Amino acid sequence: MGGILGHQTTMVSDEVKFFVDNVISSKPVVVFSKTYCPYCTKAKTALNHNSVNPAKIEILEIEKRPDCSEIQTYLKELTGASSVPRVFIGGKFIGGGDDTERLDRNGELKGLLQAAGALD
Ligand SMILES: N[C@@H](CCC(=O)N[C@@H](CS)C(=O)NCC(=O)O)C(=O)O
Repeated sequence: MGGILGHQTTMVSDEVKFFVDNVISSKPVVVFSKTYCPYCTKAKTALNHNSVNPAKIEILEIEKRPDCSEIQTYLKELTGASSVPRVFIGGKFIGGGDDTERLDRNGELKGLLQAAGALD
């Protein structure tokens, strides 16, 4: 951890870790998003193209939550980046907005969604 010469660290509480871990495993598709983020719209559009069952997807718009930055810090720990969107399919991180769009264009997204049971 930082100390006076180190970089700023946001501590992530066990509650936030538990919350995020839980959400990721709660639905076949989970998107950490911000309402105004165009990359999040890209990801949502790509998922829509593939007719994801609405009951099988959880979209969290995190910008108004008091624990927003803590969630993003933990997402960075899990995925390597704190930007939104962070898209998980079948509990596995598949990428951000550009990645999700690319997987849609090359046809891979459908298979991932199918394997995760998100289309039933
Ligand atoms: N290439 C990334 C770009 C994502 C991005 O730049 N997201 C912005 C919001 S539109 C972001 O997370 N900014 C930092 C923040 O909101 O904490 C992707 O496709 O997901």
